[in-house]
Amino acid sequence: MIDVAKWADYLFEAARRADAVQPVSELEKALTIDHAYAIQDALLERRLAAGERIVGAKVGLTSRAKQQEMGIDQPIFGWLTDAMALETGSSLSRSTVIHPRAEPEIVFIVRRTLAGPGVGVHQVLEATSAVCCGLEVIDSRFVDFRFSLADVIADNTSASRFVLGSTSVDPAGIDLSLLGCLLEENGTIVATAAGAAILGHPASAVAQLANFLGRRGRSLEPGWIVMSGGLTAARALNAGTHVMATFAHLGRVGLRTEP
Ligand code: OOG
Ligand code: MG
Repeated sequence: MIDVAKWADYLFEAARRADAVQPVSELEKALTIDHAYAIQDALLERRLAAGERIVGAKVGLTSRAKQQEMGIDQPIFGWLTDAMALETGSSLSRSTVIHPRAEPEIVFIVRRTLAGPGVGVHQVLEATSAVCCGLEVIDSRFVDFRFSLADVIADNTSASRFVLGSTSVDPAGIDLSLLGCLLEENGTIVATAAGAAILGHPASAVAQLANFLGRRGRSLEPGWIVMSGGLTAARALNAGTHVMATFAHLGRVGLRTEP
């Protein structure tokens, strides 16, 4: 067995210092996916011990755009805490992060406890109170955003910050697979997508997460948010960048970085 606590400390400190580190897999050749999720859970324990609270979970690498960007072709699961939440309209201070990128996402708000096995799109929609739009700020703790599947899982799937749009909508009346999304950077449209970019339907990502949690004796809990994954490739948040995502039905959500 590998030293899970050691690698959790390694990644916790890298995030705290906002200083990139070498991928765990290059230093720990025996690293498996199971080890990686154990490190991720130990990392969560450190955040909880520091007073943070779980507010939800995320699925990553659910669109072809994201899978091609990172060179990994399967979804990954991670945790979201209150310390990651940014207020709408706030700006991100780049001194607290390493090399942040923003990506537009469809966000589910959980109405009732949900866990696999056997969860599909229908059960997810049934267990969802509302959907809204969001921007996730990812900030890999690894040098140059270079990592293996196990590395990015250990690093809590690069989760760093998130901001949610202020409009939330009952998904019952909407076909989320057709939900259009425009991504703008400093006023120029840089990408477009529809909800179907996420595994054919964004609720499939939430279903995969619920089934994953069920296998581990956990569940999605009422009031949690679930980020279903970037619809487009992420945009680097350099100094003075303004990223804005506009969605059909869900309004818009923006984020600035300090100049
Ligand atoms: C991994 C996290 C991916 C998403 O929405 O696809 C992710 C990364 O790209 O660093 O959050
Ligand atoms: Mg994401």
